[in-house]
Amino acid sequence: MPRLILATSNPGKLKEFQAYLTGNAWELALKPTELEIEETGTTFLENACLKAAQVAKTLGEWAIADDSGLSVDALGGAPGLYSARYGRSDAERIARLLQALEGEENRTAQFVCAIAVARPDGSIALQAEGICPGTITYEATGMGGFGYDPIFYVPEYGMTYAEMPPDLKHRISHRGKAFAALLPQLAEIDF
Ligand code: ITT
Repeated sequence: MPRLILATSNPGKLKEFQAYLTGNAWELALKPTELEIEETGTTFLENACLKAAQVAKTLGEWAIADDSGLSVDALGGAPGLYSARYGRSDAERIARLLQALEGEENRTAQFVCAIAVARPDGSIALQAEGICPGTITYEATGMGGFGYDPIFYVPEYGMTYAEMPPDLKHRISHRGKAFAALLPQLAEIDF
């Protein structure tokens, strides 16, 4: 069974990756923690490709990476690509975002996810993107998920990502949509 390295240091993403990828023809393995990739790209897709390619090439194995973030309309798309760098912890990032939106009535936002799969030589084999529109709440609500989940509300389902059963978030989220596009292609890969 070929190995697929999950190129992430985010435990929340890792859990979701495992949910999407178990039961297929890959043995999943986690990238070594000391292998950190600098995110110098100018788009989510560029950063996902950078992470997958560098981890794959360094280890000489197939790798999958995700670059994602929350773009808030009233903040001109921020924190966007800088979502992970917006604070030192999930709590700090959430507090900063709620503060930045204080007094703002336009709460529309979107979560974006780009995923890339790289071959052992670092070339990109597959890529996919997914977007989920929503709004930013006035306070954190819900206990599930990770990251910005407690303040990202999806009107269609009447709850935040953090209030959703994991199965529902996995199906309708930005990452769920990206994986829905990616998984059929991943199943077709010929080693
Ligand atoms: P890796 O690069 O190691 O995968 P990271 O946390 O640095 O991990 P990103 O650069 O892609 O990942 O930053 C994404 C940020 O957006 C980060 O703060 C995440 O916690 C957050 N995020 C991504 N997907 C999310 C989701 O489904 N729910 C809540 N927050 C999410």
